[in-house]
Amino acid sequence: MSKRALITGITGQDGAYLADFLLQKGYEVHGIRRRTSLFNTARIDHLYKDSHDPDAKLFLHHGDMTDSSSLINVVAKVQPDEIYNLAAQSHVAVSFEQPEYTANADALGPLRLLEAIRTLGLVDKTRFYQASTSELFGKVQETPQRETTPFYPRSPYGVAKLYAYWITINYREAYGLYACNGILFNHESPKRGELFVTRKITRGLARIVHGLDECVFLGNLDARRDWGDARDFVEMQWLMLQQEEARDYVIATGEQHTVREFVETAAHRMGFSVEWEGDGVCETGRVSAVHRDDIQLSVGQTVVRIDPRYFRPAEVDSLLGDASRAREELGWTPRIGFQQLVADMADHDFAAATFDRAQRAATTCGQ
Ligand code: NDP
Ligand code: GDR
Repeated sequence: MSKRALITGITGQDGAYLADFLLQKGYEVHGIRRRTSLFNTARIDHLYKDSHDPDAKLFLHHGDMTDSSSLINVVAKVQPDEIYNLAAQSHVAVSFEQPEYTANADALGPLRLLEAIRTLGLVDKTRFYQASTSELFGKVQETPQRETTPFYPRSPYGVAKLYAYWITINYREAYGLYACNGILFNHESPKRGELFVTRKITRGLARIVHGLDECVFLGNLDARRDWGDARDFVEMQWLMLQQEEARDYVIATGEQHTVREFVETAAHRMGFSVEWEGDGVCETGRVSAVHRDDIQLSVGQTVVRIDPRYFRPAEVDSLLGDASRAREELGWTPRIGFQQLVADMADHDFAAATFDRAQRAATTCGQ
């Protein structure tokens, strides 16, 4: 009989890739989705078959991380072999605006799931994966960061995830549950949410090139991140639940770039170069050269501006991970490097902007 997995956050970036990965491994996959006024399943629609179809392997259930009753009901109904807890209010800047909700969903949410497993008598059956984060390291105490590096979170999101990290370990130690944390560094993809900086850059630049937007507004250009590819990282989430003993692992590429470098690399992929003027607080990125005949940008045109709105009350300046434990014990190494990641995201958003421009032209002609 095929294994049964339950994914919270299945409609998000990682949830979509993980669902695809597990379906390919022959799993029956169940996902928790929130009730929304518009469809929120765009990332997984290609995987979905109507539940009346005898070949259906993917099933969705309504639920919310802030609602114990929905979580208990779904866990009781599905009786999963594995739970991947990916659901979260995952935007660090937004967590300063919604700290209480973030704590409810990101800290108490995992507790609710762990309690569901325990009270339903599933401790010996169900394995639990918690989506922990490099934001736990925050104001870093050691570089590179590994499993033993002390934590110092710098946002309501990071603090909520710290609770989730420890409650996962606590249920492992107290009840013998197979429960583990993947401490994942930033990972991106063409499915990345549009308000995270990488996607904001690739989407923004593509729209500027197509004349749909004038400029992209960013915050701290000097922030450094260890950016990996989500398609590589979901495999690790599965591997962590297939071991003899549950353990926590850092997942990272070991390579670091600034936001500024991300802009330069994405621009280059789309056919132009950017030069910077100013000092990081009042700075602009301007087109310094155009390498393709078919894009209408002029040298000197401003494509990036700073908006102080995007500076955070407390910033995480620099993150760099050391995934040696994962490499040695799980045999994992990332396959997709920084250049390839940026190229995939840039190409995807360039194509989307081409389509949007054509749509706009068609609408205008029809008027
Ligand atoms: P996304 O923001 O793309 O997806 C988050 C998912 O959680 C969405 O499906 C969202 O639903 C769902 N969700 C949010 N709030 C609730 C709630 N109250 N109840 C039920 N579902 C909810 O995140 P990612 O896929 O990028 O990340 C997955 C997990 O990994 C998150 O927990 C994140 O914090 C963590 N993480 C991510 C990293 C990254 O770089 N991507 C790095 C380290 C950790 P909806 O679609 O309706 O909004
Ligand atoms: P992060 O990702 O906070 O690391 O959290 P994000 O892409 O939001 O920010 C990365 C860095 O870029 C700087 N930045 C901006 N960020 C955003 N969103 N928008 C901007 O305009 C902008 N300009 C500069 C930020 O200040 C920051 O330093 C992500 C999320 O996926 C978390 O859920 C996850 O836990 C961590 O990665 C690891």
